[in-house]
Amino acid sequence: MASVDTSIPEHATGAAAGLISQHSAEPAVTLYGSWFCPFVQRVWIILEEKKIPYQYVEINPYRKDPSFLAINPRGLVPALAVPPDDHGNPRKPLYDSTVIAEYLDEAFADTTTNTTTEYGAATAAAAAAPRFLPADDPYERARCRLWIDHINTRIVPAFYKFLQQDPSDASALAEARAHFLEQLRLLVREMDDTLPYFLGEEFSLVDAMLAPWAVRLFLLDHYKPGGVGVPAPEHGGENEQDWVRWRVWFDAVHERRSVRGTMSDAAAYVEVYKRYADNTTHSLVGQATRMGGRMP
Ligand SMILES: N[C@@H](CCC(=O)N[C@@H](CS)C(=O)NCC(=O)O)C(=O)O
Repeated sequence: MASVDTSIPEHATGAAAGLISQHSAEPAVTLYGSWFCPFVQRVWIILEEKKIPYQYVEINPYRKDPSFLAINPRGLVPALAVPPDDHGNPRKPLYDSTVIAEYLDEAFADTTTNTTTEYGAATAAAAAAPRFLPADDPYERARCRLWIDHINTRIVPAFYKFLQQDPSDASALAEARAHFLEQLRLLVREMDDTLPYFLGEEFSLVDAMLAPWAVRLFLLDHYKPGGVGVPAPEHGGENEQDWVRWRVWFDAVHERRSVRGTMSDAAAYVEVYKRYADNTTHSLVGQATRMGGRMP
């Protein structure tokens, strides 16, 4: 029944609620988001990291309101309204978290922008923003995109497969867990040795793209017998070093201000993700997981 997902609580709680209350006026960029959505959190993290002034508008994407479909015809959050340009062209919509994240990284990286529009202050504030894809190294930029693709097409689907797996089928659950952990480990092996993030000292787009699922791993501990299953220290066997590296990344991301600040209360996620854990969600992600189809 459609009501399963439209009954989701209307608003964020915890740190995320505080942040939203500071971002309710209309500035340069508007983020149409849902407090529970990890794809939204990706974009939200980038906005916070780059200190881009933004307005946050809460949407229930399962309602498919015509006013929201006019912004994103796919009916999915996140969607973004980008600022009018200097030539008087109006606000324009953008969607898909990966596309939006790259757009924000590029559009709010330019220190030469010196606009006198009402959005001038906003642009100036973002002038010194860091780049989250390496701006001057095409190979490294391509490598980041490759591993963002791995996150989108391997890790994220494996997360939902694991979360939606019926735990009464112990061998299917073990298989879903093993597959998820292997996809995670393949990414970890690509991480820089100089710690803590994918590219080393600097937080990158790769980190931002995975962080929302990292901070939702506790849901697997909550709902699936045996939990996530990352081997405990000194129990990683031949992969011990990979899991040591994983824990360093995981701790750094967990502590990151932009990540913590965009989280609601743990109990709220537990309630909402029950729809995934018992495999009754009608979300497009949930359906793709069930049918083995392409993620939205
Ligand atoms: N590929 C999209 C996926 C976004 C997505 O699936 N968002 C979910 C919320 S977490 C949504 O809007 N679901 C609405 C639906 O399934 O009908 C992205 O990266 O932005």
